[in-house]
Amino acid sequence: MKTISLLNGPNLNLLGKRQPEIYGDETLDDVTRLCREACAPGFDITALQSNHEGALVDAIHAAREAACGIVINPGAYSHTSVAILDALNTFEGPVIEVHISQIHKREAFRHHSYVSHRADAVIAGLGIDGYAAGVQRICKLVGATG
Ligand code: DHK
Repeated sequence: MKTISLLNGPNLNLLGKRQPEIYGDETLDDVTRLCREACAPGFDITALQSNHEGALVDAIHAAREAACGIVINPGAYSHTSVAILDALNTFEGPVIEVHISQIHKREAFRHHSYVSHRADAVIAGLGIDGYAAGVQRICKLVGATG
């Protein structure tokens, strides 16, 4: 079984309750379920959400040994965290960056993402369907290379 690491950053534990007009009604459990359903045969998901930058860095380090790809919504750390970028740069498999909202239609400070300097694809504005697209892309990329 190949493992895809699903990582969510700060405030995403409040999905479904937090600004639903921007982030929708679905919960983080719905995201994890959707990602499991999106996996090709032979793939599975390990999911972690943290409000702490260092915990996300640790999870990326763990993924170096344990995961074939990473789907990450770094939340606000997208726009601030060189540490998460540096951690992702130590990971050899595909990295897909997901934003539930269309960050380029929002405040200017959301338009730049450090993580995008490493991400192999960036998905923004598809709601939680963006996570499923990220999982499918990793299955395709990793499946193709064995
Ligand atoms: C989620 C957040 O928490 C914000 O800080 C980002 C992102 C956008 C999202 O759209 O999923 O700016």
